Amino acid sequence: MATAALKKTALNSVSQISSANIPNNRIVTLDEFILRSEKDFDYATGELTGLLRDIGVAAKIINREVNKAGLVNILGMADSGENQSGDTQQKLDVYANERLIECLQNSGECCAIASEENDNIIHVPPVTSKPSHYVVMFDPLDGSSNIDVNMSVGTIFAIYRRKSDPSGPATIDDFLQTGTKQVAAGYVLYGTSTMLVYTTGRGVNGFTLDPSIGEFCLSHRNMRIPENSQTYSVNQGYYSKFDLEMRRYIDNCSDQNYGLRYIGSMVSDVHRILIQGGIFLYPSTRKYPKGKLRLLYECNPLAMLIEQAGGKAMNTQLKRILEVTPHDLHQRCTIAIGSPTMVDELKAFIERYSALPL
Ligand code: AHM
Ligand code: MG
Repeated sequence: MATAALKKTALNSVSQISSANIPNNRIVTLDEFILRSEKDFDYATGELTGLLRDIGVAAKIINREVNKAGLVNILGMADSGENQSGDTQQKLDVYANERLIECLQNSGECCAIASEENDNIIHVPPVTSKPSHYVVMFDPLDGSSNIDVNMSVGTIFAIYRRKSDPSGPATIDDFLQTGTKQVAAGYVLYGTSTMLVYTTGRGVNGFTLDPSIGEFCLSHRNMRIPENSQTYSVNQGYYSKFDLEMRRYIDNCSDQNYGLRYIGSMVSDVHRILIQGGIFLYPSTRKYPKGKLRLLYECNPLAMLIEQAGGKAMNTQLKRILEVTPHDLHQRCTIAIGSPTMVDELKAFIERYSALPL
């Protein structure tokens, strides 16, 4: 057998071992799933397992607050007003940020954190004498403009193994790693039901929160994105501010009678695309010439997840998102992500029309 074919067989057998290890005749909780999958991790020391469990705990706490947001005086602007990027910061953003930081600080598995809501990295003092090897980045509550109107929002997270010496403090370079170096990534969607979807590079699995027992339960095994679809997701209100090639692609979607779905919460839009297929676009606009979304804690984790499910993610310069070199913690980038055939179709439009004079 050729080497490439052998490698493919080996990879397939890894994912088969993982799923064979997970019972399919009874409820499997997130904690059980993480523990049973631990041996598949490259560094099976239990640290990554602990981190994922801590994120699951934070997600449950945030979910509780998001669900009762309409009942308590927690909606609206936080006292702090704006975050470092100049975006309006909502009270629930602050709450979610604090809970995630708290859970990760107490875990002992994470040496530093970066968040959309904090200008700089946050160092986490060691909880035990054991050094911690991971850094975590997150957008605590993505799509916050949806909060006041009772629409779905999400948490996005990415986990990297630190590059710096574990005996010293973490450095910014531990965070400025390309997306290919992510060891785990995922999101929590606070929607009609709450779901946690994650990958450690061995496929994608989804867990739905059962509020009656307070546990995330395995509900979507080995998620695969549809190869193609007829739905696109973009803020078409900015049409006149898009580049020519993007306008031509959108015209084509409309000519082909593709459906347009746009929630305005990337986690929700990408989740729908993961399940039903489609393409999500946030290209450059006049307001955001480099794109609006953040590379490190929005685009990279969702790109890893969608690729693991069989999809593709690139920027509008046609570079694979996971290979974009980061130089700033809060760097923005353009993104096209979703069903592989649709991303390839967009690529062909960009190649064709970006060559034309305006
Ligand atoms: P946020 O992290 O400040 O909430 O911004 C990110 C959100 C994405 O979830 C969503 O896709 C996008 O911003 C919507 O932006 P727009 O209103 O420009 O379409
Ligand atoms: Mg966001």
